[in-house]
Amino acid sequence: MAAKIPRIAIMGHPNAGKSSVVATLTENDQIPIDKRAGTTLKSDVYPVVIDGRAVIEFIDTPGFQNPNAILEFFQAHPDLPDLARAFVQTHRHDPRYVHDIELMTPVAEGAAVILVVDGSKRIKEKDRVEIELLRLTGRPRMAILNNLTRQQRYMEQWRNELSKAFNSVREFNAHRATYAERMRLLEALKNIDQRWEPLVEAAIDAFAHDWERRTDEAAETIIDLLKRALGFKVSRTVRHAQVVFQSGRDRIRAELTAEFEEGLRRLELEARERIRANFRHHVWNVPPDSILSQDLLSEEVSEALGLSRPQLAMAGAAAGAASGVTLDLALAGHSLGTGALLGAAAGGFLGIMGGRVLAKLNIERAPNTHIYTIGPVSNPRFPFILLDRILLYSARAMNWAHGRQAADEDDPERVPDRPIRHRGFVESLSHQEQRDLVHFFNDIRRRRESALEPTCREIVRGLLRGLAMDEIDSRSDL
Ligand SMILES: Nc1nc2c(ncn2[C@@H]2O[C@H](COP(=O)(O)OP(=O)(O)OP(=O)(O)O)[C@@H](O)[C@H]2O)c(=O)[nH]1
Ligand SMILES: [Mg+2]
Repeated sequence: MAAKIPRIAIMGHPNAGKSSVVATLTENDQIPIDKRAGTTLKSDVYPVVIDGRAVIEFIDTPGFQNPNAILEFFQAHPDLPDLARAFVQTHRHDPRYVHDIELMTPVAEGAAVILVVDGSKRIKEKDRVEIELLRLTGRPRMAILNNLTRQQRYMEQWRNELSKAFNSVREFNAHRATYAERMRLLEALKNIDQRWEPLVEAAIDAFAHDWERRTDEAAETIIDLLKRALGFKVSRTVRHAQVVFQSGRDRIRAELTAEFEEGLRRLELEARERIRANFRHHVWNVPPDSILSQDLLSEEVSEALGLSRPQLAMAGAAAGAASGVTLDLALAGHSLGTGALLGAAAGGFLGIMGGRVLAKLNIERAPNTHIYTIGPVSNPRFPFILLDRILLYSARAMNWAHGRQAADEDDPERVPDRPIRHRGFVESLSHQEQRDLVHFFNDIRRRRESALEPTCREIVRGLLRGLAMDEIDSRSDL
């Protein structure tokens, strides 16, 4: 026999957001969710599988249609020890009860219950019937208030009503819940029945362990991205005859520049795909107005993310002094005039970011051929911008609720996110951490193994852990 694991039926009105709750709790964005009531017609089991083993199961059920009939049966048989089971056994073959049997079967088979209510609506008689019949099942039970709109005025009434019949009543928003909130919900679930405690505890441990593993994997992806992007170069060997004239040289430089920039963009995209898969997203997309949708090498991105000039200058100077080398780093307040920038570009530089060139063009001349090389990135701002952007993407991937898939984001009544702050993450690191990163970046650019790689991996891990333990991070909506 398979080991016993917690089974929880998610119940409630049609359209209360039951499937959305299941999707968010199981990180499954393939569960059918729709704004029309009656989307779920069968009770389906959704296990959470970790390391090939189901650790907890949630059952998505159809909404109550006829709760009065169930309650009447329960009230007519007060002496029966297991009302849910008796109801299902009695009416199993009665076509009038097909729907009720479908939704009560998981409870009859012993599942605990999470009742989902839309806390933004007034409490009706039908709600009271559902609350009472679930109380009478005697199953471990919890109620969650899933606020579908901004409306808050009924929440207190709901709390009072629900706490009469449920061992725990919690707010849980299926569209906004982060990992931390999911874990808090599971913690509360643990306490609704003593018999459940060890089972739910084991599931929580498995979740936490898996999340830690995924966070480490994301950190690895990020370090890998930095190494690949900062070591990236493109080269082309051309015959001397092709570059006799300025026009030929310009053409080659333009093609190579495009190839170099494309390569950087592609590396970022590959890292994103790995992070997206790591956090199990299939249908989630970055909105077009997000800073995540802008071109990586654009001025907007460069301005919104990375270190400020003084921070960069300080971190760079300190790193330079410590390693005893003179580095090509931005000086505070230093910026080139437009004329100088154009001159620099014509003189063999390309791409300007934050007042500095992105990478240098090198031309090696042999008797009949020239080798044109662009890269690696020499711009000191770029690595911090790249790091900030992939952290921002990770924040979104980690905190984006899987139940939000079919959401109408333009609905004026939708529960709002917290206000947006236009800042990245690397600015809030300590001076020492920023310095370590500068060292690491310089090592990679010089194609050296970096002794600071483990330190920097820890810095990235720390940032990722912080993101996951926060409320949904407002910066992820940049
Ligand atoms: N704004 C907001 N909308 C939500 C939330 N949860 C669910 N919804 C929306 O409510 C609608 C119904 O969600 P479902 O999860 O399909 O509801 P259900 O209870 O499974 O519905 P049936 O299967 O039809 O009984 C969908 O349009 C969801 O996007 C939430 O937390 N906030
Ligand atoms: Mg449903």
